[in-house]
Amino acid sequence: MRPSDEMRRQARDLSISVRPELRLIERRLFLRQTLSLGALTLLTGCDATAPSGVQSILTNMSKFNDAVQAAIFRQDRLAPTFSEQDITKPFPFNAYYSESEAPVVDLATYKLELSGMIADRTPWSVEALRGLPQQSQITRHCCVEGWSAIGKWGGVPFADFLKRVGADLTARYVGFRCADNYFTSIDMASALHPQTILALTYADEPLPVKYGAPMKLRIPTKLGFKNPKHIMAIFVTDTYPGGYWEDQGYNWFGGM
Ligand SMILES: Nc1nc2c(c(=O)[nH]1)N[C@H]1C(S)=C(S)[C@@H](COP(=O)(O)O)O[C@H]1N2
Ligand SMILES: [Mo]
Repeated sequence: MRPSDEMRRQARDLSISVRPELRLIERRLFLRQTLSLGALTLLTGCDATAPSGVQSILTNMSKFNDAVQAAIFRQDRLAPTFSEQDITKPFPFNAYYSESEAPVVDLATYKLELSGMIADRTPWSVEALRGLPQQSQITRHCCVEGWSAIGKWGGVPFADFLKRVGADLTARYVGFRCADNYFTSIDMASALHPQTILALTYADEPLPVKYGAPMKLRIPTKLGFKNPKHIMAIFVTDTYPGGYWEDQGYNWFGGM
């Protein structure tokens, strides 16, 4: 697979690579266009000539990028919102597998598990979550694979939920485990952003399987891979939890 100019541009803008098989090409581009290997060695104090050295430089840069994104993140800066006629139809499906393999979660027995730095870890049924005040949004979802789409999601503002269950709001991370073994994590500041919602609906209907039933995190200030679908468990922690794509080199903060 060869990267299009658009993909290259996006990867550079986002300081991340688009697909594992493109990563080497992106690395070479990135290194050639920004700094010489010598300059990188000076900057980071490690040997840029060995492939592992290059990897650790990029890892360090990605961590630096995380710190910069966290520092400039503002809770009062809202992601753009759109109107009903802007909605992309059909809204794309994406996962690390095909649509027919999306996990089907039994709503009758489903309970959202809570763990870590949370005072009340009582599990939540979907019905109970639907009983909380809901909020809807029409926002743009951007995937690092080179597409974006506008959709409408509704659900429980995540800040309200975290406060209700007595999560430690001074903790660093909120982590998510999903029915398909996908996992990801976000910083607490982004978790508390007013547009971050535990989405229970898509287009005013219960969230369909393909878009993450019974619930997904809709976080329009972050890239698609930071929006976990089929959430089974949420935990609050000070220990870096990583993520499915993040552990393979995608920039962890994943802001946009
Ligand atoms: N559980 C789970 N969540 C996931 C993924 C996944 O593979 N599994 N893929 C992520 C990526 S990369 C994208 S772009 C979006 C796609 O969401 P959609 O199918 O609603 O468009 O889900 C994100 N959340
Ligand atoms: Mo994505």
